[in-house]
Amino acid sequence: ASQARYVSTSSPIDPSVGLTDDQKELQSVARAFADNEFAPKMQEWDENQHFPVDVLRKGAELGFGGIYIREDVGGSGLGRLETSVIFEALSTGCVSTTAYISIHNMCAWMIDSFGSDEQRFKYLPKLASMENFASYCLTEPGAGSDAAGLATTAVKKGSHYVLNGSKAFISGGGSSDVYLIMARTGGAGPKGISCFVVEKGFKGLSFGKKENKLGWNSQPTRAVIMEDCEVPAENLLGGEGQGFSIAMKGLNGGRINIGSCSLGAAQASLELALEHVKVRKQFNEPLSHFQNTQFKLADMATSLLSSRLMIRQAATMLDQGHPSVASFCAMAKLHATDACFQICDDSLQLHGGYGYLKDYKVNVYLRDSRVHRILEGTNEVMRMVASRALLAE
Ligand code: FAD
Ligand code: 2MC
Repeated sequence: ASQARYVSTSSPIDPSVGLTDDQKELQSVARAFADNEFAPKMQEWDENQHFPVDVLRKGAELGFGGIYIREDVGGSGLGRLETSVIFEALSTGCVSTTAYISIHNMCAWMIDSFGSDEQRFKYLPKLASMENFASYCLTEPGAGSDAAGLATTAVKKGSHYVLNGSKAFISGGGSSDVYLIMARTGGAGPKGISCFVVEKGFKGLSFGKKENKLGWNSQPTRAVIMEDCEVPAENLLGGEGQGFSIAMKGLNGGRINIGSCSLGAAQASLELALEHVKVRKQFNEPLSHFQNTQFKLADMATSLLSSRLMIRQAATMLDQGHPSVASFCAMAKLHATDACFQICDDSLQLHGGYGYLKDYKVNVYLRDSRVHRILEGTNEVMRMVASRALLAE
């Protein structure tokens, strides 16, 4: 397996520990793809803000465009644990590109789970092949953490809904072909929200300028603007009023996916640190001979392992439909994205001044994984979700 080039199968940080042979095979395919297609380009894509459409489509040939949607529409029909293993492996090569793939997969899953067969067969085959790309549109300028306070309206007029409002920070915005837009068809609060499948060419849909970001540079982020945007009534996903629930169910899996991307960043950063401390000498000794280095590495490995265990348990709970799944996903995302960011930072510290240079890769993992503590629900919102469940009567 290709990951054996990085860590031996007897290493405690070998990510294949505990997996079945089939899962190890998927992991090995994803890691090889990351090594060959992502890793050599990661820094260039980051520097040039390049969205690697061709490489994404190559990945779709291996099934990465529809990992957990059904096979009748071109998906791979895999479970959430397998999905997590794949996203972790892909992220070792490029976190930002993998994170976009994860959002695309989340959108595909929402159509697969809540769409009619007509909607599924219309949209999913082209999403699975990544001939088309998808974006998830919940956040607004005035509604971030308080997502149920969104103000975009959708008013039914004959055979169409007319949407007005704007969405902020949309990953893939402007480049994607299909937008899942949460908009208000009813009264205030979560029950008044519906979800629409909106195509790029629909009248009244436009995009803001490409945002300049600290990381996640291999995917564009733009505002999505609806001005009397006409959406055929048959593009309502699920029923009126179900949009918030659909959006949140998508995000449960999304939070595991983003946590998995952090695992990949941390795994790669730890591997880079291990290489560096064995080679770099100060005071006539490799850095690895200092107890501070040894203890730091042990702490990094321990929190990588705790993060991986939590993410994989949440993935299993999601597959099993556990009633506390939202909390499992929230706690796993909270722990993994914080701990893995710290691992990237510790790796950077062990690299000394070299860690701060863009020639070295660790800065990219650090910048790309920083935003995982903010998006798909901030880690403060993850604490809200977890604590509400704990205190519920
Ligand atoms: P705010 O909600 O204003 O929060 C600001 C701070 O206040 C945070 O620290 C927050 O935790 C804290 N806070 C807020 N409320 C509370 C509270 N009740 N108690 C304690 N603390 C609180 N959104 C999409 O819909 N689709 C996308 O594709 C997408 N992609 C993104 C890509 C990038 C690069 C970024 C940066 C964001 C993206 N987002 C996307 C938006 C993202 O989900 C939001 O930024 C996030 O949910 C936080 O919302 P906000 O930025 O409005 O922050
Ligand atoms: N899974 C399933 N259902 C959920 C859920 C979840 N994770 N979270 C909330 N719900 C349900 C909840 O059970 C309730 O349903 P019901 O009334 O039937 O019981 C309904 O949704 C409303 O929930 P609350 O009463 O908790 O609503 P409130 O407004 O108080 O809080 C909160 C909701 C804060 C949890 C939600 O707004 C939230 O998750 N905010 C963060 C927003 C977010 O994650 N944005 C990410 C955008 S995407 C992104 O960043 C990308 C990069 C793609």
